[in-house]
Amino acid sequence: MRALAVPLTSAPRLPGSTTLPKPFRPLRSCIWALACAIAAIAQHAAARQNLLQNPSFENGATGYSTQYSTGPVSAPGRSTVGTNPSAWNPGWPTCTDHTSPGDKMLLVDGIYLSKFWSQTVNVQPNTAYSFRFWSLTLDLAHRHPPYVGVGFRDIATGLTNAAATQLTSAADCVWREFETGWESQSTTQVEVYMYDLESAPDGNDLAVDDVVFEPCTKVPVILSSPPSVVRRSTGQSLTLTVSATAPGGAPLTYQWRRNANALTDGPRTTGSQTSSLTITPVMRQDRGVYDCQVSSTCATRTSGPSTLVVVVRLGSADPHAPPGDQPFRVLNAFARFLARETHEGSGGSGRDDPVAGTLEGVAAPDVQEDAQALFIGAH
Ligand SMILES: [Ca+2]
Repeated sequence: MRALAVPLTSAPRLPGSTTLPKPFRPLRSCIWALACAIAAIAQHAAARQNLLQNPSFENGATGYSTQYSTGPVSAPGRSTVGTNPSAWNPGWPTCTDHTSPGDKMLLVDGIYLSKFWSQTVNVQPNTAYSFRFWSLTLDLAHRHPPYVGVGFRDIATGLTNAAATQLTSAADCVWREFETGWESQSTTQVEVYMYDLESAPDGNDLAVDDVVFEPCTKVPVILSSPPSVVRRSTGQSLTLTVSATAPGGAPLTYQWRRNANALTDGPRTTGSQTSSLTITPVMRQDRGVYDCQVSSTCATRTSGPSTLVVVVRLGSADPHAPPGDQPFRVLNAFARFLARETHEGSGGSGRDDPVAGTLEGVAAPDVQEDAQALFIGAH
């Protein structure tokens, strides 16, 4: 497998896209004859569920729509179905069909953003789907490799989700498979399409074969989530663990989030992309709602939320508090006051006052929450 996937945030959006593109995942390459034969058998088995018409292009340029024109020879914005790329464009390599030499493939002389392939498909609501295809780069000079976008447009609402991947720059006749996932939610009819996101006119040419759109058979199952509420004092260690599986033992990836923002590893954070997240030492700013997104190549499921309550240790200053965090300094002063009450028995009334009331007027709501945790911890 080659690392061809592009970062999520670098993928361009289609006009009208309503969500960020999802990452595409390269699956495998087909180099040896035996591997190709096995892939062909697997492809045939998968085709039983494939919702697409003419997915292997053996029926010619039919069963799909295109915004490209056609012609006897290649030109930007044209596509055709053929058995040999070099027969349509002498500048392209002589490559054979993905599964059987002599069979047909879709040949695309790329043009920016136009859809070179689309089909409208009836789908079941609330279902995860897999979209995948095999592809070749055709530009021998590999100047600007094809940057393939995939869109899923809800026919009823027009809302679109998108995914994107950049193909290899090597025109080596090695077919590579790419897969992404899509969740239908309330959609019952969707237009699935592919387009070229590479704006440079030289090099953005490709072949496509054996396109599949079918229900995802590798939907992750969350077996256990962390506790819904976790309490830690500052300086302690936190470990949150999720347990998940997928049918057939399909590989899974993990992404922990805090308040819906993806976490990355750092000096205090490890395992942010594994099944077990560790933060040590815990600081006040770690408070929040944690969850873990568990993904296969075509579906993502999220663990139950886990709220971390950070208890500030009584009497201890937090060296990591932002310099301008005045309410927190008030809280620390209150902590010191409580410590004096506890250890010196000054008889003041503060110890028995409702904490929120004590800080009324000077503390933001989150600091009052800290104070509540402090009060509980002090008694
Ligand atoms: Ca074919």
